[in-house]
Amino acid sequence: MKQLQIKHVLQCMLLTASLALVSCGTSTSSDTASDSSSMESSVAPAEPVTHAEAVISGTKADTTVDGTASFDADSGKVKLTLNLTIPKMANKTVAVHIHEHPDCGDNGMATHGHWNPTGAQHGEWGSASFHLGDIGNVKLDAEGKGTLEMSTDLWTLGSDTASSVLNHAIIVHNGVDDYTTQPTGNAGGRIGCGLIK
Ligand SMILES: [Cu+2]
Ligand SMILES: [Zn+2]
Repeated sequence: MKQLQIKHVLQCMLLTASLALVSCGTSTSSDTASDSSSMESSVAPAEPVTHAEAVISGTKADTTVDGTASFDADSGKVKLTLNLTIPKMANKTVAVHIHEHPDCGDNGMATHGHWNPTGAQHGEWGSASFHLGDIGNVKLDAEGKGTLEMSTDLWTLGSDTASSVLNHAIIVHNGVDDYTTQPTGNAGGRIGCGLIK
């Protein structure tokens, strides 16, 4: 009986000692945590993204494509300002889409299909069914310059992958989107590409 008591006391002492170690360890790690959090707070906290941009360039050696797609978030909407210069396509209309993958490799083919997080049918923007990447057709003037502006609350610049245009790609085609053919709009080859970031 006495031996048991001694054993119990020893166990308590060991337990106390290990608890002391644990609490010591805890205070050490919380010191470290507060150190790192104070370091984080000395750096600017993560701010919401309000601007993204894609610089669009040609995917084919025989077609010069210059362009920018600027996305600006404001009041719950994202506004796109698209500017294109494609001299070879002067006086023609080109289709522009947001494609799924942020990779302009393989002449734009690595972007895969239209960005379509809602699983919709391809179509004209604002119609009964359209991909979130279905920007549409842009008419180019005699110098091959064209612009398009649109604003929508269906896009964000956030971390919500179901609505954020970030980390996708803009593709410019050498044909016109018929807004009907599935799932591409039969818009032709991919002559321009830019990553949205
Ligand atoms: Cu496309
Ligand atoms: Zn589409």
